[in-house]
Amino acid sequence: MVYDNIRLEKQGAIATLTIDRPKALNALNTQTFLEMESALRSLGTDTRVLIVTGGGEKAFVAGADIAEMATIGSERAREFAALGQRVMGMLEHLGCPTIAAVNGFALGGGCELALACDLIYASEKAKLGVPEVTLGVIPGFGGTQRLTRLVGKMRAKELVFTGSHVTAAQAKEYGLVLDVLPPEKLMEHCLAVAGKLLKNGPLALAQAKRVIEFGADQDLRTANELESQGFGVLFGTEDQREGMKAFLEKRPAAFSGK
Ligand code: CO8
Repeated sequence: MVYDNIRLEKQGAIATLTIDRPKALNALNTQTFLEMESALRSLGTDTRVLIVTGGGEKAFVAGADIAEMATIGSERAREFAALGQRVMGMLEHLGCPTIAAVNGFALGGGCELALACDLIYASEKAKLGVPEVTLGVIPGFGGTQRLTRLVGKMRAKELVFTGSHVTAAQAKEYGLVLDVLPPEKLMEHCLAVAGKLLKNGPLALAQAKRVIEFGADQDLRTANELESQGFGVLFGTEDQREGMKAFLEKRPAAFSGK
């Protein structure tokens, strides 16, 4: 499929999804979300890591498209929020790890997009924030909840209530990004992390992601039960046999994802 607002590129088992409307600082409008949804659906099991980033020099994603939102009423707004939440949910539950390469402004829906990824790395020039209240609304793509789970209730309230943009370094201090890289090193770093993940069993990564994501919303007993189930599912897979055999034979494992 030909996309106007995004690019989906594959380098072997690593796919990169670039939100690419630099004139609007990659703002997320309905069309962009629909293209993202279609791109995510098109990914097969041959994609083992997805990197999400922004096109152009300035932005990862500067939020939901304010020009589009300014024209809609509350029913369309609910539909738009539902579409955005669906796409964020698809990313969160994708069967492979996702990495946000935050290369510039990640504001509002852009910050929420990063939050829906498993790992977030940022460039030194990135600014992150959830400035929705400055527009008279609140984050609507799951941001209030994912941000709170990541940085804690009080810091999330501070960020949401003030709408302040914070530097990548501050965001790292808050636990909102993992590491901060010079701009020219950001993608290299994300690809290196992706390369490390590719060495590991894809079924194990998928189970680890699933168990961490679902377990985080459960009490410890239920979450540990989820973990045992995931552990059990992996036994008997070719990957488990290969991983353990390779260890005993003192060679790198060649995982098939089966
Ligand atoms: N939507 C639409 N267009 C945008 C957006 C956006 N979010 N951000 C920037 N643009 C456009 C500008 O309008 C401008 O267009 P033009 O050149 O045609 O005038 C172009 O991008 C460049 O932007 P600026 O000239 O403003 O660039 P600056 O370098 O001066 O400023 C900023 C960069 C600080 C990033 C500034 O553009 C800005 O503050 N942008 C808005 C950030 C923001 O408030 N984001 C949150 C949006 S709300 C949201 O995400 C809600 C999510 C939940 C929705 C729930 C569904 C209902």
